[in-house]
Amino acid sequence: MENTAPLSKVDPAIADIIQAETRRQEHGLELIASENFVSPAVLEASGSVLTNKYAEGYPGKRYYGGCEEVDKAETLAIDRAKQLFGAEAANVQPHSGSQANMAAFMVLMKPGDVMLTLDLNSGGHLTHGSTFNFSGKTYKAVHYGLTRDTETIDFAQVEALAKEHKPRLLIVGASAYPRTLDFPRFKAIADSVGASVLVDMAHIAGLIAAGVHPSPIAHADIVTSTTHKTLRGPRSGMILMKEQYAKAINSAIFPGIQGGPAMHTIAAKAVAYHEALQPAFKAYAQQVVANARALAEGLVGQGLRLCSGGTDNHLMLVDLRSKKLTGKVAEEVLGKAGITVNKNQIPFDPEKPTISSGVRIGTPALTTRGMKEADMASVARFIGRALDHASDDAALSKIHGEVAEFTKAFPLYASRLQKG
Ligand code: DSN
Repeated sequence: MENTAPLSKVDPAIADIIQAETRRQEHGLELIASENFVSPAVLEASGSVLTNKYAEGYPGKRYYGGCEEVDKAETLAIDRAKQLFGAEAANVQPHSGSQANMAAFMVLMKPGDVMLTLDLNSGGHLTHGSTFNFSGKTYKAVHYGLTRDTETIDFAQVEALAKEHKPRLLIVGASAYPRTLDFPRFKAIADSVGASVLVDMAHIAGLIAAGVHPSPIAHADIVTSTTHKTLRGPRSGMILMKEQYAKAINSAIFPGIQGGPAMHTIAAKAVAYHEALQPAFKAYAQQVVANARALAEGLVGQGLRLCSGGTDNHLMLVDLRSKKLTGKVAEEVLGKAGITVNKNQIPFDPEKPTISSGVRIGTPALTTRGMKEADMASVARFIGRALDHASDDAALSKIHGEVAEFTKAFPLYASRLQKG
């Protein structure tokens, strides 16, 4: 018998949490650089009955019957991903960026091989060889970093480490790097020592799709990504590659790492790729970058220093030492004002990661809400005021009220909110 009871009746506890989170997203300023707000269409596909379907294998070659409809969804997702990024082949099954990277490593390296990657403390990613992660436990990671004067990638060091360690793989990609990545330069260094190149474009995938950041496709053997950051899709991963790697990558993902693919998420990825192929997405990505520049200017006007002096992309790293605050405290203070950011180490940070001297701030989510440069000036003022009243809870609560009022001009999921 069909069960039509709504979530609020079946499980009021979870329904209430979803309502509260919807309110938090609706009435706050979301500045976490890796977050975004998906469209209702992506949400609908994500929450569809495709979640019920087992489809181990790939379109046309499944281990289960009844896959004719999900085959079409996955084929659309693959074709759109290839078209969006100009890639020869795509695998849209990784459940996350971590699993996409794991598959790429399995194809490009053997356990114990050397990978050369950006240090986590310099803006790199956990899965790029951190000792706490499978990547650092399975492979030997050597890290490059930033120059002290420019706080940008130290290519002389990349070159020297490549010559010294002869890595099997050079990884290009970051989770907290505000500048354009010079893919041809990395590729030339990799070629000089016979290394393969993996670009993890997770943070900047949407900018690349829109042509707002140079594309890594011609300069990488394999490109991995998440789909939920600037690309504005569901929480998931993907792999783009030259055709020569497709068979090995497909086997590495299934049966190598994963079992059944999440077909509802794959359908939602197809929707997100479709949205990113539209002209409006190019305008969106351009606005993300314009907003980041405007916010950066505004924050400098609030007496804050930006690492590397600014931003070329969707994010900036703010050095909080002029305000005598740590990243940990600033994250909490801004939270009280309805502004969500994450603490982040700055280059050569004297503080440990759990404290840190900075915050990472990004514009993808607020840009999705329709905010423009003038709104970023307001956001910078909210941030500056909050940081200047770090120990004044009444002032922070007042700012929180003003933030909530400010967000009303940029409705997000208002129709999903229950009255009251
Ligand atoms: N956790 C993501 C970020 O915030 O950048 C990277 O995986």
